[in-house]
Amino acid sequence: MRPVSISACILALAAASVLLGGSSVLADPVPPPGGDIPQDFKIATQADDYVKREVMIPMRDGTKLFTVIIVPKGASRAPMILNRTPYGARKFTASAESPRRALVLPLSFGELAEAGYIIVSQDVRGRYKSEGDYVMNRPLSGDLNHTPVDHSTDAWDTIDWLVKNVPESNGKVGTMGTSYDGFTVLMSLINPHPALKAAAPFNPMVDTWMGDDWFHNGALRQTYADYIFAQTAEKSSDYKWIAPRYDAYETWLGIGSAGTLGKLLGMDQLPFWQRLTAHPAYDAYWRAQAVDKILAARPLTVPTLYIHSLWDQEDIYGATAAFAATRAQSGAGHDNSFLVIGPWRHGGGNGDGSSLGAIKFDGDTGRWFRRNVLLPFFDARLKDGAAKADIATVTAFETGANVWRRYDQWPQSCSNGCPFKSAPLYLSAGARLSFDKQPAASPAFDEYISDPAKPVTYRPRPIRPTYAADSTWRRWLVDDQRFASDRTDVLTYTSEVLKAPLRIAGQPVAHLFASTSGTDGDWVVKLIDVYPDEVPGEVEMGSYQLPVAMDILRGRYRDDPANPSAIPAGKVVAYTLKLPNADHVFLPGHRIMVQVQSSWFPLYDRNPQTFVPNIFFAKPADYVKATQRVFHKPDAASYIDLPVAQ
Ligand code: PG9
Repeated sequence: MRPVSISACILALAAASVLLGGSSVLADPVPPPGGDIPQDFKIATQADDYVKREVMIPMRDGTKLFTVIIVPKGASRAPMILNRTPYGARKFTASAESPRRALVLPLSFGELAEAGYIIVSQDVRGRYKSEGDYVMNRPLSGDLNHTPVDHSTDAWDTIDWLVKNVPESNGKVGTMGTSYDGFTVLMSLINPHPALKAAAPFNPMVDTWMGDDWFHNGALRQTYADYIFAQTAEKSSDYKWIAPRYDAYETWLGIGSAGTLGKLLGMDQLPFWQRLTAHPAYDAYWRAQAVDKILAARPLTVPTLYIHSLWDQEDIYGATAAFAATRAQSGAGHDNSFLVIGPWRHGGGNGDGSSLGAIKFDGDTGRWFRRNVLLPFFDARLKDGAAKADIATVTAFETGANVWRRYDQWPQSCSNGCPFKSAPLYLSAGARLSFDKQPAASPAFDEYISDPAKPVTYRPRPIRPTYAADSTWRRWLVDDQRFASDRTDVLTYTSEVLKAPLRIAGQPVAHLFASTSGTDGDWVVKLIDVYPDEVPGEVEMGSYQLPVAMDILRGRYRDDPANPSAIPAGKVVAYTLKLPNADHVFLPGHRIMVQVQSSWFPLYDRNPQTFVPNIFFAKPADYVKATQRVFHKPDAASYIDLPVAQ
């Protein structure tokens, strides 16, 4: 709760001192009835540049959703931006104690409020002060949701109420939000309300099996257990997660499997944890919820600006996948899909985008994007009489060169007539990378032992729990990879020093030819930019190994994500792993590096390396060491396809 403003206090003190004739004696020393805390204290709001309303908005099934509306004082015919969140609408609209609307809201919403927008934030059903049942990523009404309500109907009902009940509005609404709130933005696009005129999903959760949040290509992000606990153990996330050890590496190694965690920490009681662990493969449960597939099945009728972060540590899959799904409808009046690709962490486009960890971008890229793309995009569609916005189909920040570029498509590479083409970069004998396919070499492979008892860390230890107050989780995707490159269970390949810039724009794809002595196994591939040994003006960046694109593939899903199969032990098998999108220049003086390993712990659960029906319930005896071999012989030449400028 915001205290009375200082100027109001000074006035009150002055008045009291006049009444008491300047005496310091209290007028009435007897405690007032009810004590010193009044029944109905009214916060002073005269100085505020906004009016805040808290309302319960009825949905079609009678459930009422708690909604906070921030109206700029004196607004008329103002457009509205709606955010729907499981994280607390009250928190969202009380970011700071201030009379200024720009400050009580998160930065990006504050800027929109400054520009005259009415900002609305709503608790999704069942969370915080909203009525109803909470369901994690509540699926659309249908096979996976036997109620008549979902986020699409709730957005519709909310927008309908807003345009009828907020007299300061012009009847035009945009939806905006990040991550889970980006998922609710996408849901507002399904059978949209006619007043919904624009949408901006930032880093939305789209396909949580393929690459957003819960899994990446079937490997479980087990450290998200604390999030599931916070979201679903209690309506207002008041229960505190039990972190048995300071270092999450030790916690998870001690626990063993996700199934054991369920038992040890009571997660078994949580319906969503039960569903998650019961559906390890990409079965109908996950496929039917994939929002890119849902969007692809109907025309996108609302102009949508998808916002993607190149180093998104949570939802690196969703924005570009959803853009691709709806962009495919372009033509015939369906040019409604726009994409922004920024040099950010998850949600970074909402804030200061000058740097990420050790990496600097020559200016505040977050503010640049909001001023030059986001605001004009919304203004053109939501403000009365606003000019048309000149926004490229794709606005992408090219890291390395640190420049914004306008593209008419994404990815930039394709098989025919594109400005970029696929170029295979081979993992070669002698720990080298080369664009030339190597002749028969000896040895024909490199090998390492993958030991589940000593998994490779995903960042240097100690690793704090993901959402601990002192966690640096948000920047782990730009961690210097030197901590891994010398391990004996990591293969490291490096190119010659580059003499000319090498520009890539699109999705690098790793093609591994590899064998394992086990019957299951994970493959992690990292594409890295190695800085020169000395960097003038930035000594700390000397030889820095900057990840450009990294991901993991669970071997059992190599042929079919829906139907896992054992890996034939000792046989060379082809694996394809699509890495996250990159828009990057490897500069002259830099080197390209690729690292390959078989665990990424404790972020991802360990593969027991023995094929079992459900990895989450693997027994201690299933976890075995395996010998992993990566081949570089002519008929089994491992490589990474890079989308290179022609
Ligand atoms: N990416 C978000 C999330 C984290 C964990 C689980 C589910 C969602 C979010 O920031 O909303």
